[in-house]
Formats: sequence, C-alpha cells, structure tokens
Amino acid sequence: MKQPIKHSWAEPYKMKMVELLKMTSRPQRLKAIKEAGYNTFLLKSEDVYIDLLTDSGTSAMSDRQWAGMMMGDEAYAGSRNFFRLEKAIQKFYGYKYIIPTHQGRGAENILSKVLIKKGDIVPGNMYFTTTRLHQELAGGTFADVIIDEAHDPESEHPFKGNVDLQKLEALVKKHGAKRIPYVCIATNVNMAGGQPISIKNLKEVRAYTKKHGIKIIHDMTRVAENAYFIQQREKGYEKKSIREIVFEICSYTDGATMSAKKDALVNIGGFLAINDWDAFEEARNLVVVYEGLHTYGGLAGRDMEAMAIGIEESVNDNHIRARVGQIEYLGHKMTEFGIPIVKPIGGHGIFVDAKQFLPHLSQDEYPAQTLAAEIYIDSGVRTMERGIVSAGRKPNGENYYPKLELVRFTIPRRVYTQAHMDVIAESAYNVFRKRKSIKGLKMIYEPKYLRFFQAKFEKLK
Ligand code: PM9
Repeated sequence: MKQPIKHSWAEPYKMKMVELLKMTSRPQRLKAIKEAGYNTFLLKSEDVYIDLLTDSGTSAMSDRQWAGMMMGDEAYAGSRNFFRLEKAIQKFYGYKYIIPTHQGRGAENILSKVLIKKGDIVPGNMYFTTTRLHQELAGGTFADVIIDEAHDPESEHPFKGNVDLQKLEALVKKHGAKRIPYVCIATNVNMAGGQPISIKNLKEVRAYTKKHGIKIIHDMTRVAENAYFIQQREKGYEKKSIREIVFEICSYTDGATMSAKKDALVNIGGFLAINDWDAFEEARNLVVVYEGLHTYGGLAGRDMEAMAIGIEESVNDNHIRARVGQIEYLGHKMTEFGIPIVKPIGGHGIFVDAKQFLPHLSQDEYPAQTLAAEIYIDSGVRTMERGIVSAGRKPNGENYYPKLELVRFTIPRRVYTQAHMDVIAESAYNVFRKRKSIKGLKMIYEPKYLRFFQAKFEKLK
C-alpha cells in the first residue's frame, strides 16, 4: 500500500460572491502608469487586474463578519460592539485596557504622544514607515536593533525578526534606560519581508527590559502569521495552537498597537491596548482629540463588530495555514523561474530583491520603484516599492539608504486563487527576461511626509 499524501494548504472557505475585474491592454497600462507618475499608489484601482499593493484593508470578510455588520450599534457612546471588541482583545490577546482607533497609525500617534518625550530613543526590530514617523513627530529617534541577517535578503535565518540584544544593550549603555520609554517589537516584521521573531528571543528581550524598567510595545499587525512560523519552526511549539502562541507572544509585552486591517481581517480599524492604567488614562483622554470618543475611536459600531469576529477567525489554525501556504506557493514558483526573492518566504507576501533583479541601476535610479511599474505594464499586477522611496529622509533632510531595495507582492487574505498566483509569477518572469533593457526613474515630485504614497517619477532616457 502506498503512503497517504499530506493534504495541501487548500482554502478553508468557499466563494459566495465574486467581484468582476477589468482587463486592460498594454497601451492602456502604459498610459495609466505614466499618468500615475510611475507610482503604483497613484493608479486607479479599476485599471488594476490583480492588486498586490497591500494586504491592508483588502481582506475578504466572512459571512459571519458581514452578518455582524448588521448588528452594529451606532450609539455615540457605549456601543455594545465596543464591549464585544474589548472582550475579544482581552480573550485572544490578553491585554487589559483598550482604545479603538480608525487604523494602526491612529494608535501609533496616541501611543507616541503618551510615552515619548523629546530626545528619547525608541529601539525597534526594523523601522516601519508610519511607526517611525510618529515616533519622530513626538520628539523621539528610532534605533534599529534587529539582527544583521534581517538586512540580508539571502540569509535563510528562520527568525529574521529577532532583536540583537547586544545592539539593545549598547543603546541602554549609551543613552541610559531613562531615555528609552519602550522597545517596539513588531511581529512578522513587514519591512524585512514578513519575517518572524522567535518566542525565545522575545523572552530574552522581556527579561532584559524588565531589569531596566523599559516597556515593550508590540506592533501586532501580523501576529498570527508570526505565530504560524513559531509553530512550524520553534522547538516546543509544534503542538501548540496558533491561538495559544498568539496569546503567549502578547503576554511578554506591555501593550500593543494594531492595524486590524491586516491579520484581523477587516477593511478598516485598529486599536491601542495597554496594561498600565496611567498610560491608558492619558491615551483615553487623547483619543477624544484625534479619533473620537473612547468607545468608538473613529469607527462605526459595525466596524468594531467585524473586528471582534475577525480577531477570532484570524487565530484559526486552518485559516493561517492556507494563508501562508498560498504565499509559499507563489514564492516557490518565483524561485523556479530564477527570480531573486527574500528568503525565507515571508508571511504576507513575496519580496523581490530589486537590487539583484536590476543590478545595472543605482539606488538613486529607484530600482524597486522601476520594477513595480514594469510589472504593472506587463500584466496589470500592482505591487509596491519597499526601498529607498519608502525609507524617506532623516529629520536632517538626508536620504536614508536602506540595504533592502524590494518590491512587495502583497497577498490580500482570502481574495485570490492559485491560478492568480500563477499569472503573477509568469508576469514577474516576463519582466525578468528583459530586465537588462529596463531604464530607471527620476523623482520629479516629493511630498514632505511618507513620500512613497504620493511621489511622482519620470522615466530616465
Ligand atoms: N501597513 C502596508 O501596506 C499599509 C500602509 S503603508 C503602505 O504594509 C505595520 C507593521 C504596518 C502598518 C501598515 C502600520 C500602520 C503599522 N505597522 O495602515 O495605519 O504594516 O492601519 O497601519 C501597510 P495603518
């Protein structure tokens, strides 16, 4: 008798409704990208075939979530959906006090204003664009304490999101623990390619920060994906459920900012969670200035209900296995075509190494921005630059030159099929074949903040 075959990662859901997509011709796409200043953020979504710009707010909600939307209690104060959300966060993540916000950066703004004083240093396991900007606007300076392997697309380290404790210790020695209000720990580090932190490393960071009276704030935007990699790769966690691992991760931290538009499967929403009463009290007061009353924080009651249900669905083992399985399928396909991607394959997308893909372009010719535009022209697949444009400028005006110059093929949750993954890989391959003839870009408009969203470019001759 032959051995049984292990079931593949097939989706634990079926389709009940579909959204029709517009197909475009190459001349139409050439015109559209030129008009968009070669910035995929400035394309009209109806000119896009497969949209891999982001996994943020692009998930397909379940029938349970849509049913929950009908149960929205739109009272200005004390909506029952807020209490449902508060309960879900306490149950699945274990944080004590909760403030809803319109999305992740709303929580980052309030947290930074509450915890950071001018001149403070905020260590983190790699920067994220909005997170670092809010830290800087509050008078702080971000310091990268991620392990060196995270900056190397070729490194196969299983936990590239880990903190280098020596880097952290050097900061504490240099500035003193009093100047470090918290360490920001992201689960499944976005800018590193969706790479996880291990429980072992997180426990070490907890022990060290506790000794020095420093808080850990958890950017838990993709915590369930991180938990999946722990389950697959970390000794002792093979038999634990995603739900248990997520809860354990949160237990080593003092609070969290969450963009619920990713792991938590909603189209809008976020929250700030904190265990310390005094910090919570101040945050609860500030939220009324920037977001709305502390029981809705910029959201409708129905949004909070969908989030409460999404949180529960996001920690389901079958869901997360299919989620990451689809990304691994695309990553293997790209690797078979010889396309250089960040290794190991991450949790929310495939990150193509534009420096290796277009080695004839200097970083000042924007290789990742160029590649994202070329992929769109080839097939109508929309991706996103994660390199020098995203990195922006230092407060003194100099450009950051990040080691990683990547194009992110971000996969929305529960949206596309395996055949879509095939088309995406084929398009990347078509562009790869003619890569030597591709010319770079020149920036012709640069906004002051988060320039990658609105910058405009022109083709170099
Ligand atoms: N991330 C993303 O596409 C959306 C905006 S930037 C293109 O990856 C982390 C780790 C994020 C994140 C957003 C935010 C901010 C915080 N932390 O977008 O404000 O990946 O909900 O969250 C985006 P909001």
